[in-house]
Amino acid sequence: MKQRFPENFLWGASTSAYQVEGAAITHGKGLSQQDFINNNRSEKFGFADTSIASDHYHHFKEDIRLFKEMGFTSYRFSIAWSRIFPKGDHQVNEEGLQFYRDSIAELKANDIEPIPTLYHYDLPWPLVEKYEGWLSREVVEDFGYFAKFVVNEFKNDVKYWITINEQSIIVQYWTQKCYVPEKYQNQNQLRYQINHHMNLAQALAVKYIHEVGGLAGPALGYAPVYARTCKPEDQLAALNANDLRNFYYLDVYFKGYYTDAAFNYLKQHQLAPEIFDDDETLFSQNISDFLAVNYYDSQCAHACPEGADHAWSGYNLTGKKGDMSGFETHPGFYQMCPNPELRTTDWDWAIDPIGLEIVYRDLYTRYRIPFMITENGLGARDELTSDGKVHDDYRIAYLREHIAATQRAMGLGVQVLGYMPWSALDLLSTSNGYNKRYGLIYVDRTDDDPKTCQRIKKDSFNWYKKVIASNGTD
Ligand code: BGP
Repeated sequence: MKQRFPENFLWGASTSAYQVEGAAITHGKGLSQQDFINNNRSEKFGFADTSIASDHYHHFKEDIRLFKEMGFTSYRFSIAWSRIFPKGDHQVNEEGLQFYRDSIAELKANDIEPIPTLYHYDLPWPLVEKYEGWLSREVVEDFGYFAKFVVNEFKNDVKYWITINEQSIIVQYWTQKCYVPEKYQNQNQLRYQINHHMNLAQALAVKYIHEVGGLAGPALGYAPVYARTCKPEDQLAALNANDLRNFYYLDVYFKGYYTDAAFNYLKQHQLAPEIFDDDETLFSQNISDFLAVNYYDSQCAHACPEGADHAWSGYNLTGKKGDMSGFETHPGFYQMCPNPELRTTDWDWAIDPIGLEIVYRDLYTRYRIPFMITENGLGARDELTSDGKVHDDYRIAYLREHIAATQRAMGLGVQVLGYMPWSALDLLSTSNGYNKRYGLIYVDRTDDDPKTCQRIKKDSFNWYKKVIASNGTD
């Protein structure tokens, strides 16, 4: 029998500012790194215009009404730094600030817990021009100023703060998630240097959140890594991959230091970041309270001989199965590979609800912290059919299985605060524009034509409404 979730369980869904808001350089907002990257993407990345996106900036009241109709008790979104500080300095854009005041007030009026993310890939562009953005340690102080300002502004309305979104994904896909000048693109040590600056920035955010009595958690894109075979060398490769892809980030957030094996491997290969003496003190004094888990899939690895070249995660940008452009390789440590045991989405993302159960169990044992799911979902080419509906039964099946995995883990004592799948409404996919949709609410637009961005409830909207109404038993 299905167990009920606790009465105060946070049911909702997620979005991020640049993927949903639009109004990218209007209403006082400054250009962000994501506006720049997306609007200057090469052919291979396809459409990614942030200027309208899902026009949430103008539809936020309607969107929140629909969230309420689904029964949301929480909503995870991000606050665009460049909407509040268009230049990344201390000059406030009052109109942008007012947008978030209004959004948060609207959520509160509807009894929906606002769960903001302070950084979701969108650094103010002037900071790239000033000192090359995250490549410079100077960014830490600027981010700290922004974080402190926002946390103080909303301290009475926000309990759970998400600090930085998906540092591990930024390391893997650094040119897509972060602006990297061409001259640096083959200097792979800088991936880990950027990440180190983000760790410092995230620790500062935790400090300011704690000062006002809030709870802080980073959002990590977490995919557990399995060994391809039972061979001991493949098991060791999976251990290495988990250390470098997952624990290297988590240990800093929850223990205050870098995972030894992963850090030493990076050092041996001239990839380790430069660290100042007091950096780990800042980490250990500002430990996060919960982990926001972004879970889509699991991964697989096998042993890799010394002598191979380093390689980073590939992309599938076409949505045709098998079109992955490559697999991460760290010689003498591991090489990633597809898992023949699992179904995949059209973009080659493995579908693995049991993997989520493994994540909960593993991480709870290691850190004993509460979790909230802040991303989980299925990217698909949804179609508006002639009956004016979107029949996304594949998404319902995916979400249902992951909710069931959450219930099983909770039954064994794991503490999960909430479930906020990706995404509340259709938004700009980082890899495939509006060809790849995740929403519970359809946004009527195509890559080429923003139309009116009319909102249409998908079948998953009606299904999720019942799940929430029955507190997970339906
Ligand atoms: C996560 C990001 C989100 C979102 C999601 C789906 O890594 O935090 O911003 O984009 O992945 O990715 P995609 O849009 O590439 O399918």
